[in-house]
Amino acid sequence: MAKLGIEFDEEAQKKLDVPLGKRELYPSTGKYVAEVLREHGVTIAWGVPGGHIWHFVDAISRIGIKLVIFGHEQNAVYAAEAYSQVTQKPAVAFGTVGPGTGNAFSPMQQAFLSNTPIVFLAGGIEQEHDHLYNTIQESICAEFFTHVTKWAQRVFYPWSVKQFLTRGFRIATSAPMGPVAFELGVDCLFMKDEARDHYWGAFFPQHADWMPNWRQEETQTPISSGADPASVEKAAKAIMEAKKPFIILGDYAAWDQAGPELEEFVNLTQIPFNTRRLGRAAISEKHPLHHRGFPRFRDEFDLMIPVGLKVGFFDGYAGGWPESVQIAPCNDYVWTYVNTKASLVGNTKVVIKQLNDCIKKNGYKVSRERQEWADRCKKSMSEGTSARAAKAYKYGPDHPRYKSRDIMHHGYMSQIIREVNEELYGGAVRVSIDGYTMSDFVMPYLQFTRPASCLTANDQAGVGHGVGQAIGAAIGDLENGSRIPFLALMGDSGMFNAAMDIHVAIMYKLPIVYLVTNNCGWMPGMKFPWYGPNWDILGDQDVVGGEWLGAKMMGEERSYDNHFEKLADVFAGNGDVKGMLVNRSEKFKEALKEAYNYAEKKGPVIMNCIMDQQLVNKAVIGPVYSLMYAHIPWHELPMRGKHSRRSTLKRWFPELAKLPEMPVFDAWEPLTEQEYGYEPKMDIFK
Ligand SMILES: Cc1ncc(C[n+]2csc(CCOP(=O)(O)OP(=O)(O)O)c2C)c(N)n1
Ligand SMILES: [Mg+2]
Repeated sequence: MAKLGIEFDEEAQKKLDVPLGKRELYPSTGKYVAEVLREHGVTIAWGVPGGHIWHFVDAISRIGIKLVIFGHEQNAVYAAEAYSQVTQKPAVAFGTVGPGTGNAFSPMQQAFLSNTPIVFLAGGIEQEHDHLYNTIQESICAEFFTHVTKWAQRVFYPWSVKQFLTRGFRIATSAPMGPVAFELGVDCLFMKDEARDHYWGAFFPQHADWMPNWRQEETQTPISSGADPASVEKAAKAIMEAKKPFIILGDYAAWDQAGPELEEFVNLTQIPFNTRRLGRAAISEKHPLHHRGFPRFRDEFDLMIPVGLKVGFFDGYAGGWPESVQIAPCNDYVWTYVNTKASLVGNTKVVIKQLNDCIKKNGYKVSRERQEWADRCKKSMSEGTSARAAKAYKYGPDHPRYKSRDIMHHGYMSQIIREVNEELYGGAVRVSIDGYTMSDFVMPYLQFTRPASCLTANDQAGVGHGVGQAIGAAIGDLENGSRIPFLALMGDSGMFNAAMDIHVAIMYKLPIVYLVTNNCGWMPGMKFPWYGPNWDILGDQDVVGGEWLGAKMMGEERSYDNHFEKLADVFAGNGDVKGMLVNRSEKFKEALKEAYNYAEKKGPVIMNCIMDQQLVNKAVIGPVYSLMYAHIPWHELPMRGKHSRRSTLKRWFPELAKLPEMPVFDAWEPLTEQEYGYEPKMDIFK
């Protein structure tokens, strides 16, 4: 056991000549914070220290909880998010008042949207200077965090710390889960504990609603709940009677660790299932009933069963769904725009067990029609897998474009990642998805076997989270004894946003491969459908080749000469790290194996992969982007943009409907010169 600070060691205290409290602040807020964290089983705290918070940061370390210190609070909170998702434990993060909490805002927003239980400990100013803006770093994060937390509380009195934080853990871990924040201002240092004797506590010596280990041995276990038994009966009947049902496993299937119960459920009912986001591999995606996405014949579904899924933007708000049985972790996640036969609210593990018990008790059996449906979906899945592989291979080393140029296709790379993950680790590699273009190509190719294998920015749809998430997830896995490498799929923009904290991964020798799909900009492939190859629709001062204050412009992209692999040289002083540059398809497979091998044995790898800049996420030539680019005059649009607008916005703009049908391009296909009619100015992407 680690050496504890003397403030936590009563035996050592007895040996002191002068008792604690005479020459130091004792008890202190920090002591209370540290004790609450230990009581809740916290082993790691993620953050950046600062003047206002050293008192509790030091105490957290002195009680034996590991500090993982970052260079940027954003990365620390992303790490906390992923660590929580991988270990299924609430995570603790910290940042100092003002700039520290400000930097934490975006990942806190993301944790709020991803339902991640983070207890964020912030610094705060002395209240007596509120709104004078003349003290150092004035900011009141309990106010600005209100929108992105389940509870943001300012704390003034040391003796209220334990009851607030205990409630904080309970609130963060009950559905809908989410972050909570405590602003432990420096008032907590000025306000000595004995002041409590002159306060409410003098009348009621027990804290308002806190006592040590208040739920006894279950204090560290989230509180769970089950569904109404009558609804369970109704749902079970509907589920067994449906002819062509389909299940979607969402985040809470993973959060509630419902894998074994869910597997029994699909085996009992023979219902095909899809897995989404954190819910991916809540049941292994190698299960024969797993279906990637929906089958082509999705119109035939007669019952949809979302399990722990936020049915939102990315699900088209349930558009086209048939009747459904909703299984949700809380009432807030029962969606009113879904035609609902029964809604079961409770912890996923508990509710699915209720359903299984009910099905068995009633002696329900799978019908012949159901079995045929399951077989049809299995066939659709295996055909889909082969078709995806065949498509990817078309864009491999033998494709003329990739034979003649030192660039790679995202689709080919996705298939190879799948194969290498399977060959080396049986599909057990966890992946974080940063890098917008790659996110579209790679998702259908990845096959996961462990819950919480697919870490994303969730509905936040941010950039730069992958650096921190990889660190949090890798440490979470190490804590559980696994050194299977983690694959962080980064865009070059995410690297610009967050890469310096890769030094943390190196210090801790983490098995992470940071694979950068480098296309030299913030999804620069957008220029081909929407801006023109030289960013032509921008003002002259911004188009490629334009000059501004003596500098040459390059539209909205950056140089292809950013050598991320050389960050390995920058960081080498921190430990083993390997940099790799890969730009040839035929070399990618061996390179990835080499990277995994190094990561597993030594430490992080930064793989700079040079990608075909012409490729974009398929959504970019769909309705949403057409809307976002509806301001560009028709005659200035490149061909793909014209076709996309014509096919998706013709109801908005009647004149478009008068134009002849135009084909919508396959986002996988590189452009042809005829398409845009004139030459891009930068050679590499011609
Ligand atoms: C912090 C943040 N800033 C801006 C955006 C808007 N945005 C979404 S994707 C994207 C481009 C991402 O570029 P990159 O990571 O390099 O991926 P790729 O070029 O491969 O698409 C941008 C700017 C965002 N989601 N998050
Ligand atoms: Mg990019």
